[in-house]
Amino acid sequence: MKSFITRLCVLIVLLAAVVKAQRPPEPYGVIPALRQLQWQELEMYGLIHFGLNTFQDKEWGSGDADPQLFNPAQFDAEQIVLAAKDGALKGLILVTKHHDGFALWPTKTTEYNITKSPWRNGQGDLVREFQQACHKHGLKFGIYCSPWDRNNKNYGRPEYLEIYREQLSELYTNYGDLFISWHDGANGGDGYYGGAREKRMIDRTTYYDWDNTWAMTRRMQPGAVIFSDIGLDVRWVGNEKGFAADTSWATFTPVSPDGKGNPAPGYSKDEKAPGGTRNGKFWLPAECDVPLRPSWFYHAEHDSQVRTAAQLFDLYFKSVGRGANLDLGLAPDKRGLLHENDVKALKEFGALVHETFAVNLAQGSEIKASNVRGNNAKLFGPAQLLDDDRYSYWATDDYVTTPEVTLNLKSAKTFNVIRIRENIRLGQRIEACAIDAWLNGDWKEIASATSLGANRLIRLPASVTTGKVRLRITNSPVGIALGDFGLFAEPNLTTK
Ligand code: FUL
Repeated sequence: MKSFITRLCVLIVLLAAVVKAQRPPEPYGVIPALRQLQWQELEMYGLIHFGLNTFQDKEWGSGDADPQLFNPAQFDAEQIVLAAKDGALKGLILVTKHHDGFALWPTKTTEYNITKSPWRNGQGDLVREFQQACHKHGLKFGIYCSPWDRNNKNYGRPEYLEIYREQLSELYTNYGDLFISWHDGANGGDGYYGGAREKRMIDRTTYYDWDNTWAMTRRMQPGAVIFSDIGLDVRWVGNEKGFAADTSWATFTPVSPDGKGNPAPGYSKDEKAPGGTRNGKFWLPAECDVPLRPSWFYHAEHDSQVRTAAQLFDLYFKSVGRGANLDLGLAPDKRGLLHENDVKALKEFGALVHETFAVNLAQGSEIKASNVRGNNAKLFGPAQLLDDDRYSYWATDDYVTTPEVTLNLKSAKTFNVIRIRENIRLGQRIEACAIDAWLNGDWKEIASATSLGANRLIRLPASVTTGKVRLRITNSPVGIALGDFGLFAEPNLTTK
């Protein structure tokens, strides 16, 4: 009798294990919200700086420039949007109001706005024109509205906060679904401030009362991610050079003013931002912002200093290839157009991206895994790595944390880029992996990587030609959930 009960118990335990293994793995740590997943899939977008600064050759206007200066006679939002699209950008953020306080839409909150300019005889709405051009050409649209306002007489007082919120409210109400609400943290003190011309510093930890502003963002634009230097959905990478750390985690525990991780834009100069925090408190992937030219606004003297396609592609690998997104600054000129040199660089860069990733050379291979969760190949088999769905995935049993997968490419293939993606719906699980190629009758390690996450690109120092490739997960705290594996050939000229 006793042995019957023991056997029954063993059977039940085994059955429970089998049933459990048929279920998806438990998520690991914090996981992304839907809006963060959608943001992640964009990979790249642009950040447009255009306004009174453009006409004064300035980066930071002090808020006293005459709106009459703003008259971009040839302004064409479609020219700019189409150039961005050629550059493989999937969205545009417009700086609707920079620190000088000049609003590019007919706001009711301040006289210092576009209706006071000669452009379109004071009837124009630049935010609307950008939004419409973006949506017409399939790009997402987002806004940056500077909290620091060097024109507003109330800046620094509680009244200004109401004005700022009203500005956001207008932008959230009248320009469709936004993909991002971008909050800059700069405050340099000096300003015009309605004629006071003085220095006004604010306490960044309390003045803006971000919790309530962001509650409003959530209510009015639930699909928009909130960017600030340490939160809420996307973190600033900590530099304006366009790259994340080589090991960069999507999770982050920011050092924050209140010591609890509550963000206050402009406050944090967290040196950990480029790399994030392994097993961090929040899902907060990095955004790498960098201007296409040496600075954010247009200056004719920079016409010959536009980043080249090869330089941009290098940044692509160091941002998008490290699980971050690339936010590329675009600066229309006084005509209201993107300069020819910028258009050319974007076009060449976009072509490189498309050409490199057009064909996944791993597709069609015969693929074998050392372990498949619950032996359920249909749900969790390695073939999921090669479909076009980054969320269908190869999973292992919970206790299998260092599995491997072998791809027989069927014929010799030449590649120099490897792409690996986890199914981040289940968190960032894997610590490290290595890739081997079958060369001269033996496996040879050709690359290794850490922090895989949403998108890990490995650019090999030289092309590899082989008929067999092996991916080894070398370190993971839990069973894995890997979404994609790809091999690509980057055209030779760009590696120089
Ligand atoms: C900074 C600003 O001060 C710059 O002018 C620019 O807008 C950049 C994107 O963010 O903090």
